[in-house]
Amino acid sequence: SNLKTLEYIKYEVQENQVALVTLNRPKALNALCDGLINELNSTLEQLNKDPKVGAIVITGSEKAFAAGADIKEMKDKTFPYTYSVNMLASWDNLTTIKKPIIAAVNGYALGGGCELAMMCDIIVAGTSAKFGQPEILIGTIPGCGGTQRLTRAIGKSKAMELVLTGDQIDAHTAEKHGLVSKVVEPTETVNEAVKIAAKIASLSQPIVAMAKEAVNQAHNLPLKDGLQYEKRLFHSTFATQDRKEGMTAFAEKRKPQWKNE
Ligand code: CO8
Repeated sequence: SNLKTLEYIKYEVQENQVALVTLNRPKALNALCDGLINELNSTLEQLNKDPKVGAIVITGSEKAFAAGADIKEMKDKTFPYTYSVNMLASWDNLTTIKKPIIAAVNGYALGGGCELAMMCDIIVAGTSAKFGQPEILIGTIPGCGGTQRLTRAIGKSKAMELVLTGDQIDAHTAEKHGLVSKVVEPTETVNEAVKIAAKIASLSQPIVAMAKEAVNQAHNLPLKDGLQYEKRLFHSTFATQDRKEGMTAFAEKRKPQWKNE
């Protein structure tokens, strides 16, 4: 197989054009150390450029998607250091990837782990998943979107409860509040995420990228500007061969042949 094993992650590109990336630091419950984030960033950039990849799934282990930033690595850092190196600045590079990314979450997704999952485009959770922002319990606050993405995902009151108490919510609660798109048996989490990813990967890559970009603007822009952005991207689909092929195939009652052009 084409499985590649790095120090903290492993990944493979499947026949169905899905890249499966597994966080693989089991002894620390996939705590996100700098080395892991660096490997993840460079792998995602490489997969983003790979024409054989249409969508990406990120998963962890049965016990933990990721139990947060590496507390032991952080514990002796000082303010001048964190400020001068702009600590965590590269941790959301994942959001610059054009290809859809699905998080397949089993077990703990806490702190930076929850934030990492929220940076992905879709979250599929196993019934064993636990989401939380426990930073307050160790004397800090979320540093990579936990106060912002979580609030937009589940609303202010529930987000406040999680961020201020450090309490965790289970997969069904996360689904009820709109944090995750689906809950499945833990043995099915990766399969389900790969199934969704494979469906996406079978479609036109540039059009999928435009759709992702447009949905993401719903979180960045006021409604009026978001609608304008959407309209412009919609117009842009008419600059592609795939748009023409998709509509022509419909009219001719046949399956479209995507060229990714
Ligand atoms: N950092 C470093 N090591 C960790 C972490 C972590 N976040 N989580 C677990 N580990 C280590 C443990 O120290 C332990 O190591 P060892 O065997 O050497 O003692 C090993 O993993 C196994 O963990 P436990 O023995 O604690 O396992 P339990 O099943 O008893 O408990 C828990 C599991 C409840 C998940 C527990 O490990 C825990 O509470 N972990 C910390 C959770 C946490 O507070 N996370 C937030 C961290 S702060 C943060 O994420 C800031 C966000 C920064 C932005 C990130 C952007 C992506």
